[in-house]
Amino acid sequence: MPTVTMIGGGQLARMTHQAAIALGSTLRVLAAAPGEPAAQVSPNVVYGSHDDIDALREAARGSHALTFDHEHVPTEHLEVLVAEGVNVAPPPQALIFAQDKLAMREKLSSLGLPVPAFTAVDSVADAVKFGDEHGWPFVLKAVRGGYDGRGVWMPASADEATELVADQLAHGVRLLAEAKVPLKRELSAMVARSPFGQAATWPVVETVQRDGQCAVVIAPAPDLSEELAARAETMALELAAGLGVVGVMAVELFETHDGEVLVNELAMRPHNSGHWGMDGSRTGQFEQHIRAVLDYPLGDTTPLAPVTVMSNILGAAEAPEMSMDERLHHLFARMPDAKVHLYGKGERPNRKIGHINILGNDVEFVREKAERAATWMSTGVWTDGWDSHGE
Ligand code: AIR
Repeated sequence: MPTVTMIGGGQLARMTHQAAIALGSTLRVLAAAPGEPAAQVSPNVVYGSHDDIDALREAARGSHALTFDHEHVPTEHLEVLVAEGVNVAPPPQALIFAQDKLAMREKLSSLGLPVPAFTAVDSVADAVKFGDEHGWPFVLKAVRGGYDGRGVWMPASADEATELVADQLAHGVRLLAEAKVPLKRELSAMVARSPFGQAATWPVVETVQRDGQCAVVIAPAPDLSEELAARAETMALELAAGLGVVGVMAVELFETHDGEVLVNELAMRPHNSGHWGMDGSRTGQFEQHIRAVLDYPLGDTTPLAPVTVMSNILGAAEAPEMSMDERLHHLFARMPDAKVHLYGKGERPNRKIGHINILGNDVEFVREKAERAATWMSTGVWTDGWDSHGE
């Protein structure tokens, strides 16, 4: 049975490993340290850095496909691996559009897909001109490297932009500017595509962001018109085929007040907006990713309930005194239906350390329950005042 190599040892690799077990495959991970979430559970770990070609070569040796838990592997290295016969999935010529936000914007607009107004920022003057033309604040982004709100700023004035841009450019960070879209909400359209060319979407979901990162996902997105849902899914399918994606891809979208969807970002790996499907879909994203990179036929993505809500467990500002284990006891005592996924990570403020899925029928009910459960696991506090030790 095949071995898949995943570069990066975070929670996405850990959950991919979990799916690989059921399929009889082995997930080998390239991790930086034994404490990383996937290194804790995989018996097949290569230690090294994702930007060291020799470490990448060693991790790839004998594996059937090489894939990613994050977006930070230099494509130059991947080109070398491809030339040496490694099956890199997604291939570097697709992955570049998930790594380089400027290349992605240019490609999408050349394909006629809806994106916010944007420009490359090579100088303070470029940024100030963009803000004057498209309004303040605008969104300033690092072209590469940022995720979960890192590498994104919103300068509200020419002075602020001048300071930010001068500082970032001096540190060698390439920048782009995007118009701030007045949005109704954020959505995500996830798709998987195999080298054979088979592709499958999941229902479009709503992603609720807090402090620049995903906090809650509602599947399917409530009150999304069939027409807009179909448009978003079609866009994801066309992009996956057009870019030659192999594996899963998340198309992060903005829904505007006038019923349009604009592409925000692409991620060519399992994504937080797909975690609901581990319990809420016949085939979750981690299994689907393995199937896709190994060119197996893809799985059925039918939802298993009218509504699934995923709520992230984030590290609290101060880790609670009660241990994680005890919090879990209390959660299970109160909510036998909560599906908990813990990543084995240290509890740093706002860090994604786990998530909870709740399935049900009513969006408000299910969402409140999922958020209450996740907040309990983060902070050791029940938002409805429940006392776990009460009579
Ligand atoms: N990740 C990668 N891009 C976005 C996310 N959320 C996942 C990957 C990565 C891990 O987050 O699994 O390895 C890093 O998490 P942290 O909390 O250590 O920064």
